[in-house]
Amino acid sequence: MELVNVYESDNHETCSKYNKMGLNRDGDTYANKDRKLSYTEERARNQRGLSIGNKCVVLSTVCFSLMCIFLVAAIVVLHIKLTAEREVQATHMLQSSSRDQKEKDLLQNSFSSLSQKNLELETRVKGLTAEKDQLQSISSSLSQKKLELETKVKDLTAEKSQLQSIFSSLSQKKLELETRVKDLTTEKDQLQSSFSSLSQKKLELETRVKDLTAEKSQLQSSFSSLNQKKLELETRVKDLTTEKTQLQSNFNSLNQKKLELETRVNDLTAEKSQLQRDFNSLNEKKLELERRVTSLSEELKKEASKRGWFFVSTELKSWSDSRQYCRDHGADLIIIKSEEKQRHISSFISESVWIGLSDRENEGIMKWVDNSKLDQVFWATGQPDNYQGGNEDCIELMPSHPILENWNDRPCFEKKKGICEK
Ligand SMILES: [Ca+2]
Ligand SMILES: [Ca+2]
Repeated sequence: MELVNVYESDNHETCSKYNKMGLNRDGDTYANKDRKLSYTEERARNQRGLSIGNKCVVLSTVCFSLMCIFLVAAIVVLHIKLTAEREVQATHMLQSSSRDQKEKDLLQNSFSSLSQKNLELETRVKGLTAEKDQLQSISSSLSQKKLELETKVKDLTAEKSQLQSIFSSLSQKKLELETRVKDLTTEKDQLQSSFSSLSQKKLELETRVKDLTAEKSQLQSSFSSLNQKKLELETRVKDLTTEKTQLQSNFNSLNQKKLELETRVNDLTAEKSQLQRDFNSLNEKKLELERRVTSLSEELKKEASKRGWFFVSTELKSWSDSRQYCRDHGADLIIIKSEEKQRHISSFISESVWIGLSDRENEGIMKWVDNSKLDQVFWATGQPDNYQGGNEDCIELMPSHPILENWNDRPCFEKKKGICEK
């Protein structure tokens, strides 16, 4: 019993040691390897560790089997020894049967128990043998799998190398693409700035187009109006051409008439010379008559001075204010009741003046300022006409008219000089 336990414990310890050694070796292997190994390599190494573990299991099974054989041999030896002892004891028992009968029974029991254990161990050995065969088949399958995995590891290693090269090429391409992206970003910025400047130019051009469109519309309207004017002018030119033709014919006829008139002018010039000579002689007579008139006027003035004193106011006033002016100077507006006085006054008056005659009190009934009636009149032609809406009530003397026909009725508010008589 103790030996069996010892072998079993030794066997387990040995297996666990081998397993630990395999795991530790795996661990050391993992520790010593570069951490950058791929997952596939790690997996292959794990598989290698497992195959070593399987070898250890097989080895431990063989050892266990050998121990079982040693155990069986020991049991046989023990059995022989016990048999011998029993024979000795039987001898002794024969010698002292009563005393050894108990020991015989005890040994018999031990033998029975050992036989029982022997049977159990044999059964155990058979089970372990079957288990060993099973483990051997498992080991074979595992070896097969190991070969397959090694092949796969090789394939994966080759694939890894290929992937590594692809990764390198992709990294290179990535760098190239990054450079390309930078270039494209720079190009994009340049295009963005170009786009902004082009947009600005587009807006300016649109504004310019609007201005030009407005200008074009204005020019079109101007062109239309000018075209209209041109048509009008063309019509006018046609009319003027027609008129010119008409005038040309008129000019020709007038030129003819001019020649005739020149002939007539020559005749008239001769006649005019004759008339000029007659005029000169008449002018001589006129001057002589004027001298005569002047001498007579002087005589009349002297005569008038003998009869009264006249003077003309210095300011332009209404009829009433002119009369007041005369009164302020001790006189009144003049009263004319004779042809001689009319002639005398008209001879030294150079502009229209108020005289002392009006119909202010009763329309149509003329009275002098001394309330005397009007007997002798020197009205201008068509006067008095009470013109201006029937408001002409005061009388003026107009030296520009004939001497004996120079009275006129005018509105009294008109401002004129007045001729006063003292
Ligand atoms: Ca009147
Ligand atoms: Ca009048």
